[in-house]
Amino acid sequence: MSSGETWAAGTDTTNSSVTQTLVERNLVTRPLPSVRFAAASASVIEGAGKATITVQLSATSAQPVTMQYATSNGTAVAPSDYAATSGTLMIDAGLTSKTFDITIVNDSIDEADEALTITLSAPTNATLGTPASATLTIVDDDAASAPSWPIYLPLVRR
Ligand SMILES: [Ca+2]
Ligand SMILES: [Ca+2]
Repeated sequence: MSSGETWAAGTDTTNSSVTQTLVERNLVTRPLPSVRFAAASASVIEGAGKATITVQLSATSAQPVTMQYATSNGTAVAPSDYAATSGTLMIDAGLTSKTFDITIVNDSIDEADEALTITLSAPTNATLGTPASATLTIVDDDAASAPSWPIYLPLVRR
């Protein structure tokens, strides 16, 4: 007894109609997948050039899924810390994730780590999942220009 014969018993007797039945069941019973960020928070080194953000779909869809994405200022401010980014993202039918990039601005100023918010909205062929917004922290990579501990700095840097 194969597994295929087991579940098909009493419904269909040929492979083609079994396949058709599966497709029909999926269209009728499967709820819309939801879109969300892979993580509610992420970080990127200031000198990395860009941050790659991953959007996930909770399940594959038979139709392409689209959504809007946009950045907004937090303690990190565009355009001095990052490039304001927005647009439409499409996840092709059958796939469950897609990425987009946010350009990060490098400088040589020693400063605190700064964060911005990324938001998903207006999905089509999907619902909005959680998290629909995420925090991206830009981690400063510059040393203090006038260290108050000149003797120990070389040790710290090693
Ligand atoms: Ca830097
Ligand atoms: Ca910096």
